[in-house]
Parts: sequence; C-alpha cells; structure tokens
Amino acid sequence: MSLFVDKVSIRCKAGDGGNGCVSFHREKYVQTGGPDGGDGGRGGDIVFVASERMHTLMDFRFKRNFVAPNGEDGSGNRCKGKSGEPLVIEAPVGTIVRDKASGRVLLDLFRAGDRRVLQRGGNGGFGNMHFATPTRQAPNFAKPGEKVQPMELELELKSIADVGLVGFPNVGKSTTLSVVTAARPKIANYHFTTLTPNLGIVRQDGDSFVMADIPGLVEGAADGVGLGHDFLRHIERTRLLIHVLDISGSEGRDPLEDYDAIMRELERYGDLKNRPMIVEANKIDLPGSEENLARLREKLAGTGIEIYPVSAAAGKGFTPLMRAVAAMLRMLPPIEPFFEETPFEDMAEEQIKVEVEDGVYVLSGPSMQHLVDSVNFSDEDSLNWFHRTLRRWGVIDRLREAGAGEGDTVRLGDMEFDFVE
Ligand SMILES: Nc1nc2c(ncn2[C@@H]2O[C@H](COP(=O)(O)OP(=O)(O)OP(=O)(O)O)[C@@H](O)[C@H]2O)c(=O)[nH]1
Ligand SMILES: [Mg+2]
Repeated sequence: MSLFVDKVSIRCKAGDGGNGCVSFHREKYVQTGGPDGGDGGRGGDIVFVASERMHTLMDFRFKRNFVAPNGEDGSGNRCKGKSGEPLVIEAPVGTIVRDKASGRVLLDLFRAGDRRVLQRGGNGGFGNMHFATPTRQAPNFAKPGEKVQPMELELELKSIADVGLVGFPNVGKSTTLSVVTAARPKIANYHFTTLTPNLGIVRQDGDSFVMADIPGLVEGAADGVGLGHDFLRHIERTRLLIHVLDISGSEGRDPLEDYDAIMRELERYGDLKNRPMIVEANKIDLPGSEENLARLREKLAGTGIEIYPVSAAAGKGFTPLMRAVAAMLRMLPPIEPFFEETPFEDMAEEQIKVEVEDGVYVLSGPSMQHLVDSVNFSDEDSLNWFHRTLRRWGVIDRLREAGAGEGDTVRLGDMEFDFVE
C-alpha cells in the first residue's frame, strides 16, 4: 500500500488566555496595600508553515491533535503571566486547510515559507490592579482569560505545478519527467509504477517551470474507479497539461481511443478538460507509430491542440516540445491561491447560547462558567463589573430577545440571579 497521504483530518486549539489575579500589596507596617494582581498571559497561537521539505500529509496520520500552550495566570506584585509560545504546524506547500464542518477554505499554504496564523491565542485577563478607582479601592475581582474553542480541520494537499503530465498507465509519463528534469522517478514496464505525484523543475532556454508527474489514469478514474481519481487533485493547480500517449499502441489499445478516454476523465473531474493542453506522442521509436501519428493529426486538425512526437526512452524530440510548453506558459496567467474565508466573524455569536428551561433563562458558552468563577458575589463592585461584562458581551440583549423581563430568573453555570435591565 502506498504511504502517500494527501487528505487528513486534524484537531487544533490555540492556548487560552491566563486569568487575571486578585491580590493586594503587602508590606511590613503597611496595613492595607492597593490591588496589585497582575494580568494573565496570552495563549499561544496555532501557526501553519508551508514547508518545501514535506511532500505528503503522512505525518498527520500519526499526530492529529495540536494544542498550543495556555497563557499563565497573573500573580501578585503586578506580575503578568507568561504568554504561551505559538504552536507551529508544518505542512507541504500546496496544503489547503479547511474548516471540517463547513468545508470553507481557511488557509492555502501556497508559497514555500508562508507562515500563517490559523487561530489566535486567547487574551489574558486583567488583574485586579486595573480595577481600582477612587471610590473602589479594593477590587476583589479580576478578569478571566479568554477561552479558545478547538477547531476541527481538514487538510488537503493539492500540489502546485505549472505543467501536469496525464495519460494512461505505462505510456511514459515518468520517463518524460526523468528526461526533462533532474527528478528520478521510478520507471518500469507495468501499470501504476508511479503511486505518488513527482515534481521536477524544467529549465529551457532561460525559462524554468515545475512539472508534475502523477499516476496513470484509467477509464472511470474521475468516478473514483482505479487509482487515478485521487491524484487528479494534483493536476488541478497546473496551468497546462501535457497529454502523453503511447502512439505506437504497444499495449494493444488504439492511441486515438486513449486520447478520448483521458479527455472524458478530465471532463468528469471538473474544468480540467478546458485546461490548455499539448499532446506528447511518445514511443515514436516503436513500429506502427507513424501511421497512428498521421491518424491523430487528422483527428485533432482544427482543434488548435499541438502534437509533438518524441521518444522518451531515447530522450529524443524534447527540445521543440519543451520550447512550445515554455512559450505557452509565458502567455498563461499564474496560478492563483484559493480564496480564504475567515472563520472568526461568527465566533462571538456562537459562544453564548440562551435557552429557556421551565421559565428559567439558561446561559451557556465557553466563557460563561469562567466568568461566574471570577466574580465575587459578595462584593458589590464585582457584581457591577459582572453586569457590565454581560452587557458588553451582548448577553443582556440576547436575554431580552429571548423574552426575559425584569425579575426573571437567569441561570449561568451553577449560579442563578434575577434579570435586571
Ligand atoms: N520503446 C519505448 N519505451 C518507452 C518509451 N518511454 C517509456 N518507455 C517504457 O515504457 C514503460 C513505462 O514507462 P513509465 O515512464 O514508467 O510510464 P508511466 O506513464 O509513468 O507509467 P505509470 O507510472 O504506471 O502510469 C517503461 O518500461 C519505459 O521504459 C519510449 O519512448 N519508447
Ligand atoms: Mg509513472
């Protein structure tokens, strides 16, 4: 079985912010010092880096859970908690990071070295030193650190190359790559020698471009039959296709029928059929090739698709073919990265839920219990702050929308209180 992996699900979570601290200055002979509780540190970010060293997502089969460290809590004497280090996840260039549930593209690691923050760590909470006012000299509360929700992600590798080689198995795609680039893919006289995409760089008259060799396609490949389907994603991000044919028909198939079969596969997969294309009529050294070449020329006359006869085994005929490829690439637009959507807009909304159970308005959300935990309910200042926080987070509005009126009971974690506007 191939160890090539180009689609995986993982889970990640940026660090939570550290809690602010409640503390009062203590010193010999000083009776009541001011508040000196420091702030919590920021949680570590989840960062993705596009690595040129990696070529598959195989590493993610063994490690699927990524958790960045939390920020540390603040402490007395105005000490701020340490922030969490970012957690850096390396993935191959061309990896697309999606939100698993919605399928939305969050990141496209398009260029080598790209360093992108996927999820920010939570902010640290303020320590009580921030809450002293002339009228409130001993604030008995601090702010909790911001909590971060875990994310379920799907990673998909879609190689990025200028040119993709397509064709039936055994027609000579890998041999072609080995002739025009320094890549040394496995070449052998059986079907599906190539099981994972190979990339190489072609240098031609001062131009250079990346070429991708993928496993052979068979009929039905676009429907998921055979091996080929999975690999079509690796030519989706190419600007031009080289359609390789065994023009000699050495395996008993008619190269013209091969041509149509591959075009059907490309069409079924999406818009690949309309990708600019050049035909490489390979194995021209074998008997029967010239007649087939003449028939193919007739078939494609008027389509604008150029045909270049070559012998990959002998390394012959490639200069005109590669020049034609380079000339076409110069005219074609560059490959664009996928459009990225931010997952963050609706986060705040999702975080707080209001449900009505037996006339009690029940609040839930990741930050809610934390909020309750950080309130000192016997301290009036703390209660005021709690109320202001609920208002600022939009919770009061949400309760009102849900129908809550003055005096109704609101439950939050293990705490109940009366609703006041
Ligand atoms: N006679 C002749 N044989 C060739 C030529 N090009 C490739 N071959 C042979 O055809 C066989 C298949 O070549 P590969 O390059 O592995 O073919 P492929 O298209 O990559 O095959 P898969 O990876 O299985 O899809 C090998 O035995 C090659 O030596 C050619 O121009 N002439
Ligand atoms: Mg091959």
